[in-house]
Amino acid sequence: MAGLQRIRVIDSHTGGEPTRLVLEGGPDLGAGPLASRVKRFRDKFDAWRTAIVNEPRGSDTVVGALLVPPHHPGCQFGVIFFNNVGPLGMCGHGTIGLVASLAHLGKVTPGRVKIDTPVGVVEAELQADGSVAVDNVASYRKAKGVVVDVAGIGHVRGDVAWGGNWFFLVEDHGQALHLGNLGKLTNYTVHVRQAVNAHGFPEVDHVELFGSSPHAGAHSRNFVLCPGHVYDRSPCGTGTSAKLACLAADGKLAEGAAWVQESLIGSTFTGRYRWLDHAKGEIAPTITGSAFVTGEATLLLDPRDPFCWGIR
Ligand code: PYC
Repeated sequence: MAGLQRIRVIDSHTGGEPTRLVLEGGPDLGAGPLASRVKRFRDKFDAWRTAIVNEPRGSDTVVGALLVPPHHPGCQFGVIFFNNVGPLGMCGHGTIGLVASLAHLGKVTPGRVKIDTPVGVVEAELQADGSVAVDNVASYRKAKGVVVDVAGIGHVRGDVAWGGNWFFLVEDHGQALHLGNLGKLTNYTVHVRQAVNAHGFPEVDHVELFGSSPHAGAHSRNFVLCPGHVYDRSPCGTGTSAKLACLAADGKLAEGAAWVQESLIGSTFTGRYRWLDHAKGEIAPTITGSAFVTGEATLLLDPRDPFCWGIR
C-alpha cells in the first residue's frame, strides 16, 4: 500500500525483559559520535521511538535497540537503546538481546564483538553455549549513604551509582521483594525516586531495591524501577554494574568473584568486576546472561492510523 512505512525488527527477551532490535527502516540519524546521534533521536525523531516500543505495537516494558553504524574505531556495531519514555544510556539486558539476535541472523559467531553506545564502547562475548558476557562501561559509586525524606514513607538511605545509567540503590527498605507486591514496590520506588531527584540527584532515573533470594546460588534479589514506571523483568545489567561498583567500594566482593543477581521473576545475571582505578572507585563490570529470540517481524506504519506513531 502506498504511504506505508516498514520497520524490520527482531524481538527477544533477556531474563524475561524484552528487547526490540530495529534492523531496517528506522530513522536516519546521520553520522558522528553516538552521544550526538542520541540527542538527534531525542530531539527530532521521538515519534519513531513511540511508534516502535509504545502501544499498540509494543508495551511499556519493551526496550528498543536501534542498530546504527558505529563511530568509534574498532566497533562492529552501534546501538541506541530507548524505552517508553526516552533513550537510555546503556542497557545490559538489551546488549545481551542484541548479540543473541545478531547471532540468530548469522551476523556474529562465538567470540568477541565491540559495540558503540552513547555512553561509551562496550565489548560482548558470545559464548559457545549461547550466553553473552558484556564488558560494560566503567562504573562507580557517586555518593554513599544518601538519606532522603520520602513523602508518606519517611527517611530512606541509599547509594547513588553509575553503571551505564544512574541508580539509587537501597538495601534497607522493609519491602517484600516478590511479584505479588508489585503495586507497592512500584509506588514506593516512584516516591523514592522523586525524593532522590529533589535531593540534588536529578540524573537518577532508576531505583533498585535489594534483598535476599529464596534460591540457593543467587546472592541477592532485586526490584528495579525503570524510568517509565515499569520494573525490569531481568536483573538489570546496568543496575547490576552499579551494584558491583558499590560492593567493590565497600570491600564486600573481591575482584573476579562472581555475584549472582536475581530479578523479581527469578531470572539471573552473573556479575564480576576488575578494578580500573581503586582511588576513584572505578570498576570494569562484566555481566553474563542469556537471551532468546521471540520473533521476526515487519512493523507497518500506516498514515491513516490515528495511532500510527504509538500512544504518546
Ligand atoms: O539491563 O541495563 C539493563 C536495563 C536497563 C533498563 C532495562 N534493562
